[in-house]
Amino acid sequence: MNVPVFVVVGHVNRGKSSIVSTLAADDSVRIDPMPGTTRRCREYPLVVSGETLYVLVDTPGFERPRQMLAWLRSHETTTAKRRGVVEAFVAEHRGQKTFREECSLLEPILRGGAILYVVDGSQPPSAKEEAEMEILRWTNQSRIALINPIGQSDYTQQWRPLLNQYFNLVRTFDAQGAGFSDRLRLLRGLREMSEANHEAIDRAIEVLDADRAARLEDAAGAIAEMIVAMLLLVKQKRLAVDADIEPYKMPLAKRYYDRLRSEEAEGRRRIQNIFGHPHLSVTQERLRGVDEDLFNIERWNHLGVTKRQLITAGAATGAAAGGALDVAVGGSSFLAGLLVGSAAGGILSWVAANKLPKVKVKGIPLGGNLLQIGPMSNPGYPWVVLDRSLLFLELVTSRAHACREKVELADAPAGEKAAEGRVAHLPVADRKKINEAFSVLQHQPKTAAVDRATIGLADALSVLLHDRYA
Ligand SMILES: Nc1nc2c(ncn2[C@@H]2O[C@H](COP(=O)(O)OP(=O)(O)OP(=O)(O)O)[C@@H](O)[C@H]2O)c(=O)[nH]1
Ligand SMILES: [Mg+2]
Repeated sequence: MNVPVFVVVGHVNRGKSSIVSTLAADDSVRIDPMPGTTRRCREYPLVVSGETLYVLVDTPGFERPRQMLAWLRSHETTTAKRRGVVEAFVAEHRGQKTFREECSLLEPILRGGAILYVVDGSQPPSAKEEAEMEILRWTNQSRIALINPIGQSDYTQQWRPLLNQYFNLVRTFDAQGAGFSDRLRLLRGLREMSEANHEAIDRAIEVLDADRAARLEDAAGAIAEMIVAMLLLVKQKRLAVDADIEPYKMPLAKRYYDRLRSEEAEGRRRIQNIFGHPHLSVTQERLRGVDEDLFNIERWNHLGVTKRQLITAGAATGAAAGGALDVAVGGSSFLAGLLVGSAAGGILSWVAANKLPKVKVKGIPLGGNLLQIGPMSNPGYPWVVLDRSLLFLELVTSRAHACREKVELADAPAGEKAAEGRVAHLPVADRKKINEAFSVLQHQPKTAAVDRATIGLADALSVLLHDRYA
């Protein structure tokens, strides 16, 4: 099977390299606001599990399309021989400075690459671009036009009829906003455009789908392992019987909460690597630490719920007190599920559930004291971590490789509408399975039960991620 080659061409600074970066899932492609960034052709293969699915060729932009077209016209004999004239042009000007960019971008096309012509939908068509399109038509290669909206203005309506005259297919494709499904949709379009590539593109779509599913499964495993490590974490310090305990408490608590944060950071690095975004820079408000209110909802709105809802949920659980676990977990608010495992329903249980671990002191039988903090007893904590993980994963999985800006996963500032949480919208059955695993991990932290709960959690997350993001 031939590997399809797509040559990305267009005017300077129209987002050609951005499209290459997104379609090849490669953030090493140079993208820059300065025109003329790409000086020579470069191939970017998309390789999945050792198999090259297709190759993108990044090219410099046209520099002198009108002069080139004038040359072509002055050498034209018959319409059928137009491609030969383009070949003659490249043969004559290769290595010369004047038409360096034109020769460079036409060579991979004349070798058989399909054309992806990129225009900026936020700028009106120009005479130069009409000349470019005419040149591309002369090559007689299969070709598709991509309208990439760079700025705010929208000239799509002017572009479409014009592009339709020159290209087999016209699509809008936002190089920086395109997610996985947009990439697949474009691939299907490319399949229609070029019969020679049907089989290879079908194969590429199949491999990409399977690869996506495998990555989501890996991510589910990474999130499960991270949450388990956080829930089971314990920090201890042994002190001689006459040692003053107080100066050791805060440093131990700090080590504990720092470690929780670094577990989360490590989990995120794993997710970034799984989805091929190692350089993505995301900031988010840090997880709460000792003596901080985990659910200070005025600031901590990632769960997408208000304090009023929390209290109502607590009261609802109180009303159902004595009822089965299912009643609480199956309730319309996930927070009912949050409260499962705490002593009683009602506001009091909610307040009790609010507490984060503090350092406790135990006597050691042979003398001395043991300071200990952890494991994480707060039933809401794993939900908070899961919610943050889902938001993070969503960001990473939907990120186009052309988008290099830093992102902030911000909490809603006080008084503003709550940022949408994710766990609040999970199907009840999923929430229940996850809750069961959390509950085992927090109440029966014995090896066999932990192993089973970790697997159960990874499985539940895997189904959930597949349903939402595959
Ligand atoms: N907002 C937005 N900006 C974009 C998009 N695509 C490209 N850009 C920006 O446009 C500028 C040029 O993008 P490149 O991908 O380098 O364009 P190019 O056509 O390869 O440019 P040359 O190599 O110089 O011809 C960069 O600053 C990009 O960040 C897009 O879809 N949305
Ligand atoms: Mg470029």
